[in-house]
Amino acid sequence: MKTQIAIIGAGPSGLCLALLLSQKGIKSVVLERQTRDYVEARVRAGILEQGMIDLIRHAGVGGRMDKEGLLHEGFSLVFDHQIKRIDLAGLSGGKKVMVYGQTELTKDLYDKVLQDDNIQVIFEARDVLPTGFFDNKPTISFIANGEPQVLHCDYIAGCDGYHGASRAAVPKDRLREYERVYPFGWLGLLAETPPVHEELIYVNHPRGFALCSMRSHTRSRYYLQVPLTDQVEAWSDDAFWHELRLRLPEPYASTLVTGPSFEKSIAPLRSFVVEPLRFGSLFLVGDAGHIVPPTGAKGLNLAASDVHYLSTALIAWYEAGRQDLLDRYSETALRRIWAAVRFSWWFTSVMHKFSDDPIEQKIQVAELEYLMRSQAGQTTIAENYVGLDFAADFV
Ligand code: RFL
Ligand code: PHB
Repeated sequence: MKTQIAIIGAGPSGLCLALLLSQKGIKSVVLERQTRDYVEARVRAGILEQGMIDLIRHAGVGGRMDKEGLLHEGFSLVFDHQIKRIDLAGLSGGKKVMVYGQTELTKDLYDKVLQDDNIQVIFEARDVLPTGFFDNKPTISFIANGEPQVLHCDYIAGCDGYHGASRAAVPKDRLREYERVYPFGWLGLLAETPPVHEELIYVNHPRGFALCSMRSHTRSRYYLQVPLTDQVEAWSDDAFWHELRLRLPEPYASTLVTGPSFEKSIAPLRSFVVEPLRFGSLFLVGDAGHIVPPTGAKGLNLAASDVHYLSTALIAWYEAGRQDLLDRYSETALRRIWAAVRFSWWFTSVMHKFSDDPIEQKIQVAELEYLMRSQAGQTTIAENYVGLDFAADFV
């Protein structure tokens, strides 16, 4: 088999990249370990920044998102019995974020990708192994339908998430990994209940962090900070709602509408970056190259900037024979990644309970109070939350 771009992983990064390349007639084969149903069912991100929204529209899949997505102009921070609103739009020159679930976005992407003649998706591809990328002979071996296969290509895009085969194929002495693992997780619950508030609420509480989010006007998504040792099976719906109420301030604690959950899971939190993001003809994109704790809602949105840079660079190569953007991909993408890693780490640090030492919460509250008294402090939060601009000189 032969193609121009071999893409490993059919999550949002891989699917978006394939569509943007196809618009310029560039062909790709996408190798996905799971089935379509499995990928679509994973409940993950909920917040899209403007850069991601633009990319989705540009890829030709923005129709349903523009109809059903909810634009948010602010969110609330709760600490020490105070409720403070961050006016995202007012503080960032009119920028907003959109609530549109990653599950819905992934469905929209599949509907388009599977109709596209320039893109072939191979589901349930096993034992995917990229080789030859340092020798200008990029090749991927894998097993499909029980048969060993070999795919030759010009470039490989590793869009296969944190546990994927792409980064694992790079010798350890050719890369550097930076990692911080947090000593707690997020227990998430999805329920067919109206959200407790029309905007998101991030809560710093002596019992631990909580987040009130949503997927629509009738579907809520809530999170609780829990110890990593907790098992999701040990959390009944009643126990979840009870704990959430304890962490919410009034009027939300008494107006919270509860109901049966239809998804519950615990996600660990980590900050992780690999440098560089390019190894010869292999490029790492999205979660394959970096992970952030979900507090800043940045993971999917960082995948968007990677996809923007890599698609721009590959198109410049095929259309004009330009190497320079491919050469600058790693450095340019990493600059925005580190900025988001910093913000996600900071927001996590100031909102979560790390220890039983009471001085910790006092210092967090003092920092949050200081920032909320200061226009500059609020602006810093707003600018980072709505997402930093993509590099203007990457053209
Ligand atoms: P994905 O989505 O992990 O997709 C990778 C794909 O690669 C496949 N794969 C392989 N295929 C072939 N061979 C192999 N060896 C393979 N190994 C893996 C996988 O099956 C999968 O289909 O990575 P991608 O595309 O880079 O997308 C990244 C996003 O999914 C991720 O950053 C976000 O979900 C993170 N995230 C959030 N991001 C936001 O921007 N806003 C949010 O509000 C937000 N909330 C969240 C989140 C992530 C969460 N969890 C569960 C980690 C909330 C949570 C709870
Ligand atoms: C979500 O709705 O899943 C969500 C929202 C905001 C975050 C993280 C997750 O910071």
